[in-house]
Amino acid sequence: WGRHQMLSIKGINTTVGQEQQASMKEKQVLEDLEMHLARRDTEALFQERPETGNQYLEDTLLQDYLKTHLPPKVLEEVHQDLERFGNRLLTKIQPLSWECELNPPVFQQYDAWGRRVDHIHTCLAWRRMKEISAEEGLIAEAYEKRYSNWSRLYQAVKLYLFSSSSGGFSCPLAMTDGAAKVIESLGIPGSLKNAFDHLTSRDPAKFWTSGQWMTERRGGSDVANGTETVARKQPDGTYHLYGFKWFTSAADSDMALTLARIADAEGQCTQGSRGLSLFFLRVRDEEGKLNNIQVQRLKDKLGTRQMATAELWLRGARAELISAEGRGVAAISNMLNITRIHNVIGAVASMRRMISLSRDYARKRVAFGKLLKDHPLHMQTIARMEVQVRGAFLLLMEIVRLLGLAETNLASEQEQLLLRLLVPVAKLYTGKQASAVAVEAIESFGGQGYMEDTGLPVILRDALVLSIWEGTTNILSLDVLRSLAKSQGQVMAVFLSTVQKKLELASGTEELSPAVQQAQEAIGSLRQFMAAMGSEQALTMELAARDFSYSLARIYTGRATTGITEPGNGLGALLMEHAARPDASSTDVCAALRWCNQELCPVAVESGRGSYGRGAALQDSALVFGNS
Ligand code: UCC
Repeated sequence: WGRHQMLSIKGINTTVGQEQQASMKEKQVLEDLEMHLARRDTEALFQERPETGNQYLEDTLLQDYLKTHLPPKVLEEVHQDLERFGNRLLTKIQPLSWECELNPPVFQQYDAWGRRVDHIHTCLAWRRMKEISAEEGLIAEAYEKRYSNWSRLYQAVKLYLFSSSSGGFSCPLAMTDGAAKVIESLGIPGSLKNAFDHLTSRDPAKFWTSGQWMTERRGGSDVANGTETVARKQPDGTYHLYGFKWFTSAADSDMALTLARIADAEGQCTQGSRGLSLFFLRVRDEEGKLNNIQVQRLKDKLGTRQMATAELWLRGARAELISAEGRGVAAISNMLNITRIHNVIGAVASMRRMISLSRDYARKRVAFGKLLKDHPLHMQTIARMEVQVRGAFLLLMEIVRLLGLAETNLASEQEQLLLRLLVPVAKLYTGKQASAVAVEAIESFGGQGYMEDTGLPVILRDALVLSIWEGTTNILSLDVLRSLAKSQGQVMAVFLSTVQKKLELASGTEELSPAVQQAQEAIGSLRQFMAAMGSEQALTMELAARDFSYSLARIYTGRATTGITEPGNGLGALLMEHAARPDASSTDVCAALRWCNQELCPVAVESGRGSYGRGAALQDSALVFGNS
């Protein structure tokens, strides 16, 4: 470990230094090839490990994006902080992350003398992550708004850098951010002021994290029908909650937001979505005693093992009603939209980490007489992943840029609609991309990718949850339809006109013309599909929802810029716009062209094949159940 750290620290000062270091290593690897076998036998280390340097300095796309979009003064300050943070991540935080993986939380139900304690023991490194999160302002930054609308983007960039080194702490941060957002959107009522101050504090001793307890035994997706928890009103106006929460992430959090059904005087509750209300509760009191909560057990998960996810019995937990009665889902959707954005951050960060490691390995690993980087087929594989992560990164930046505008009252109505549409689109699309990239990247290390002690399987396991929690791909596809229905189609009108208008701008760049043409065709197909859907039944649209959402993701990521509030002022930054910048590189152009080479509008293709009709639905069932 010491050797790895030394090399890493040496390489962080300048990118030029890193290049020199890389070419020296390359030379060494080639010399090693010449080495006599007997001598090689005595070597303890036979393969250099892949590693990353200062993630911020290594990420040219991120740096280019910030240079293009941030006002110069903001850029100057942010750049300094991110470079410093990149060094801190490399030298101090990454080692903690591995400790979190090696020391997952342990649940102790009883003490030695039989007393029930329900204690979740977390490791020192995990608790240190909480302190670091406060020190770095990973939540505070978005709420202090010292860079106005750019604060949200800046916070997202820090979270993006932190994510892969956080040892799973990104998860409680997502929910903490979501809780702060809910409280802020309620106007920070007096009773929640204290909680808000803790959630957004930069003081490690004061900083709180929050849970989001939504999932019950009857299902995680169908919240409206699956929630059984009952809230009984007390004479002092507070509520006692009774129920069983089946999946509560970061159960060591200080507080939580949760849903319950308020019982009337006869003890009856309204069923369905309209019976749900949103509550705030502290998990423990000042003495550390649980708030009439019992921990049943910790979940045994495929990944995110660093983080305690628990089953909790609420046995009269004291809570405060914070939404209007029956408006729980609408109120918690503010939290959901934030945690979904964090999910996008996690997805892009995971892809970036995998590709960085894969890229570094290609410079070190020799096979068939040459370095992997000199095998064109291997490079093609990594390049394909790189195109994916570039698109996903720009989509993430677009969303947090829009969120920043919305949170500082600078977003037009159109931009707010666009944001509502793009959050589920990005969550569902990047979640799938991250899983696919993780699987592909693992393979790029050969058998070593399959070895636990390389740390690579952790990244794969943790990536696989990204398409599941915070709404699965299908649930998010239905949320895309929800946003269409709620706005009576306005979101699509904004989407199409924005894309169309800006494609015309991008067509000024000669090299991009094939991509512009492909995107134009895709938009034409999408328009036709939308027109045809107008007269179809709901079943058709439901069957089309996933392909439809993918089409939106691919078209939007490949398109030019939004520029809604400041036309021509460099707003928006997806692949074509990024490639149309005056100082764009040929690589930027290549990424845009390649992105547009994939099927941009799969929903039109599948619609043409009749995949969404009643007949197709019957065939689907027949295929699934066959002769059984
Ligand atoms: O908690 C979990 C794990 C925590 C770990 C988090 C870490 C992640 C960070 C990663 C970092 C690396 S997992 C549990 C997550 N659960 C979900 O995501 C639930 C998934 N299910 C859904 O999303 C459903 O579709 C529901 C719950 C939204 C459906 O509920 P309803 O009540 O049937 O839906 P309605 O009736 O359509 O919506 C009720 C209201 C409507 O407003 P009104 O009444 O004014 O028309 C909707 O427009 O809620 C509004 N609404 C929304 N508004 C619903 N969804 C949204 C939305 N996304 N944005 C705005």
